[in-house]
Amino acid sequence: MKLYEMAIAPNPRRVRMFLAEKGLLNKVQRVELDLQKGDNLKPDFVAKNPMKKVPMLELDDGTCISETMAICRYFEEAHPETQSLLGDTAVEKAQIEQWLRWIDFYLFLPTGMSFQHGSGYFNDRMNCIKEWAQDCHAKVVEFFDFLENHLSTNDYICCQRFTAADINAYTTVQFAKVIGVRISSEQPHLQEWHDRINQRDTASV
Ligand SMILES: N[C@@H](CCC(=O)N[C@@H](CS)C(=O)NCC(=O)O)C(=O)O
Repeated sequence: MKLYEMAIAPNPRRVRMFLAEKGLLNKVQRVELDLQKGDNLKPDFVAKNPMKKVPMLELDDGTCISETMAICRYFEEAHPETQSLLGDTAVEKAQIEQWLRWIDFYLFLPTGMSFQHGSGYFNDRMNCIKEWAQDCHAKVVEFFDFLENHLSTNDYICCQRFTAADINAYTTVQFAKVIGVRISSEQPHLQEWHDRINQRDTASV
């Protein structure tokens, strides 16, 4: 099966780390797309993912699965023999889902919006609104503080163990560098958690 990605992009990185944690990274053939050159806009790729985004998983029978967490869900269900990252019990599954959504809506999206609207790279393809970039930047800073507070009493994002919520929070905290948001010296618990996740072999995939 093939995983279409761009190595430096944050969403594909989440999938790679998820697969590496499960020991499944070697099950996929990675296909690198150049998003800057518009490989994702070519008709053969758009036929596989009409949303024109990576990551995208193509199974051997031709079935295509897009969306980072849908791809992760596929591997979680297809390989129950591997370490569970999306929860074992009803409560764990719900808590992880809650955190995944919080991270997406209140950290990943504002980071992406702040970058797209504020960096200047996207001026040629969208209507960039500087004030929106600033508002989103402030929301990211606010969420870092929220995480600092949460991690002052928790070693992991939820369920008292490493889960997909840690993968998504960790990769997104690193992604926030693109808008100049970094863990500050006043966020020691966030830093400690970051370093804990960073030490995992899978953090560098
Ligand atoms: N909701 C999608 C978002 C995917 C996404 O935005 N991918 C970016 C790379 S991180 C992309 O393909 N961007 C290309 C473009 O927007 O042209 C997911 O979770 O997978």
